[in-house]
Amino acid sequence: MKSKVFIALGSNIGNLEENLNTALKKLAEFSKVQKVSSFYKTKPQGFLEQADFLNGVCLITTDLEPQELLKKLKEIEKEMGRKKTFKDGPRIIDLDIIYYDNIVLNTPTLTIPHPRAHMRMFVMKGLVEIAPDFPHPILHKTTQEIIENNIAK
Ligand code: PH2
Ligand code: MG
Ligand code: MG
Repeated sequence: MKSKVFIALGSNIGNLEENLNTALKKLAEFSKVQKVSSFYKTKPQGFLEQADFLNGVCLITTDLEPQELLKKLKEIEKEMGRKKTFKDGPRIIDLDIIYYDNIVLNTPTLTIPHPRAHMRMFVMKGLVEIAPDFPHPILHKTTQEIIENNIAK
């Protein structure tokens, strides 16, 4: 059985739309991209003194285990020229695992579900388009409910 994984995409350096599309193409080289949300412009959160982001969310199905998938995502980020800067700083591409089926995983390198995704409207906005009824594996709230309960800002 293949796993269902929701991935958040974000970019605020260079040609933002092209960056998200390039990342999707690279994801499709090793997984099946089942759904893609619209791309939407968002104000930076966390570190505010930087350019607006273009964000989106996709659903892939894959045979890769979470850690193997994380490695692939890091490879894509590197191939696309991402440089290490600082927490929440500007980036060409950011690919974050939001949900991986309904698993809960806590390791030093990977936490699933993404520990901040439910608090971030720039993630929930895309997720609600493609998965309004998917339950958060810890909160047991759907994307729709997370938004209605004003958990995401
Ligand atoms: N990513 C961050 C921090 N802040 N803000 C927006 N609008 N979009 C992002 O993708 C984003 C952010 C850390 O990954
Ligand atoms: Mg991120
Ligand atoms: Mg990241």
